[in-house]
Amino acid sequence: MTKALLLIDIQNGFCPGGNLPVAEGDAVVPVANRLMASGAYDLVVASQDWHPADHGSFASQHAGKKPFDMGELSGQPQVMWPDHCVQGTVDADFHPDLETTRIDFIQRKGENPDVDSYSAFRDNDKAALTGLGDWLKANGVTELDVVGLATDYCVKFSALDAVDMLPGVKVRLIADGCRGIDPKGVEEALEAMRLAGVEITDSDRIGF
Ligand code: VGL
Ligand code: ZN
Repeated sequence: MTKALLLIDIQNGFCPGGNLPVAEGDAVVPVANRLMASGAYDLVVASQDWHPADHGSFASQHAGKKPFDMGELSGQPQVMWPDHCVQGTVDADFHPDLETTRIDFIQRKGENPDVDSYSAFRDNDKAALTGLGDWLKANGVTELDVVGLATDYCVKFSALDAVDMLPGVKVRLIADGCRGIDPKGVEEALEAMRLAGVEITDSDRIGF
């Protein structure tokens, strides 16, 4: 049995004061730190949304579009986001209180300007893999707990891909270690994950 903790996009950009802030996004930091310090995990992996300045998911790249409008990217429907998590900027850094010294592997994503990558495992069109799945397989991971931002986007698609791409791995979402963008989207995301076989739990229920 090899247990891994996956921290999704716990970056300044998704916390209050960031460019795409999630309400109470910073509240996931103490939960993530407590889980990492618990000794329950053999491995800790973290994803980082890591966009070029001209990423096609940014409203700024589309004439007449405002943030949160719907648009298109490479012929697919795409939410137009505010510019966020641009490579090398403070917005893309991990939250300063996250205990990053405990992270064994960092997976960056969203570098291709022509496709978005909500999942830490592969682009939204499912064409290019990031390498995280292979890393977890190579390390013999059998149980994966997921926390981070945002529940209704990157957390959801990462957890669904974990179930899909890591057959036999038990995937759990620790809900109090996650925050989302849209409350309705969060409810739908939790239901979609549950239906796919992700166990939805809380840190206190599992003893942390
Ligand atoms: C995310 C929207 C755009 C996320 C990333 O981390 O959930 N959401 N890029
Ligand atoms: Zn992004």
